[in-house]
Amino acid sequence: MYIYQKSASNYFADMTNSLDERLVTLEEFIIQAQNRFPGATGELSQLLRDIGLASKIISREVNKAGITNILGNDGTTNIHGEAVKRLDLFADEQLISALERSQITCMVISEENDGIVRLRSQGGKYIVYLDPLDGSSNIDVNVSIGSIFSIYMREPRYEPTVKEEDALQPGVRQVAAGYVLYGSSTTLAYTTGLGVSLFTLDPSIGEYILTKRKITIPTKGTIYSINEGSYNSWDLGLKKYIKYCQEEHAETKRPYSARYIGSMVADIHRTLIKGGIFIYPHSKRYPKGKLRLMYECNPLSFIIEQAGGKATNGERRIMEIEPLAIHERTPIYIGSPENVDRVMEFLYEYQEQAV
Ligand code: P6P
Repeated sequence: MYIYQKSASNYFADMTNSLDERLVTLEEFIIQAQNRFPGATGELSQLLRDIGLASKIISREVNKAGITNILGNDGTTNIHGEAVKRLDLFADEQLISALERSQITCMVISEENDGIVRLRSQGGKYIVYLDPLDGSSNIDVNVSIGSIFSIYMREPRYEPTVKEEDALQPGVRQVAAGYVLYGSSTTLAYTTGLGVSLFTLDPSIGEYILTKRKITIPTKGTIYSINEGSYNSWDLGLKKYIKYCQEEHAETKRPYSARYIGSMVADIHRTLIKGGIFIYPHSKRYPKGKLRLMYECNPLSFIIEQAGGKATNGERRIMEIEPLAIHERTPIYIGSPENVDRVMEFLYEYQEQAV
């Protein structure tokens, strides 16, 4: 990563300047990025293309789900006791089979599988975490849902069989991460640690087209995003912060706006574009928070940090948390740097025993 970082500035400046204004597809963009690193093997590029392909297939099914009767529960529950929707399983299968084909991934950890999924390519050098279809409770009501991915190098590299412990790496060790948002259009955002690029799927040609290079989050926003139904179980500092958001602010002469979609990918994408803050705190129901560290919070924190934002669990940077379990949960405060700093000030000022 150091080599990448050392050349990050001229690499991105070079790319930004050299790409002409014709349509740039995801495949072209990935190859052009890879070609700037003579040492690159092309494997990470292939992995990103695999995920892009699988997401196109998922997008097609999501966009016609009501017609093909793929909606509704399949009668099982995932490790968290949540009802699994058939589209979840379809997305999980598509992503895992795409990763199997390229044989550079040795293991997948997914929200839809209780344990690790060892792939046939045990020599593969990447480990991939997936939330195949985040926000699935919104599938039946036509609200945006998303896929989230987080990519690590396997450590140790040369053991014959990969183990669950090999996947317990802090978010700062991600080599790439991103999401696909199945909304009014299908949008893919990813980072390899050199900024965030945004692509929109053109279904008429089946290609993701580059729509934003090196996207940056507003340093401060006027939107706060939290499920206020759990207000009574919040820490005092969080209650005071939300009341602060609801006051008239000097710079805008009005309170902040509340927006909460209930699909983390959609709420984070809006935060990336418009600024503000998304919060899922710990509570009586979720003493460690509801959202999963490894396949929701770490990848989305990587994206937001690469765009200039911040992400914390209320005490420390999300991406510095040393994971103890592949499905562990964490509270998360994520978004524009000034908004995250401000909520931390309230939490610190009114800190009390955890709920
Ligand atoms: P709540 C969706 O089920 C999810 O995992 C995230 O996408 C979303 O941000 C959160 O849970 C919503 O949880 O408790 O507000 O319904």
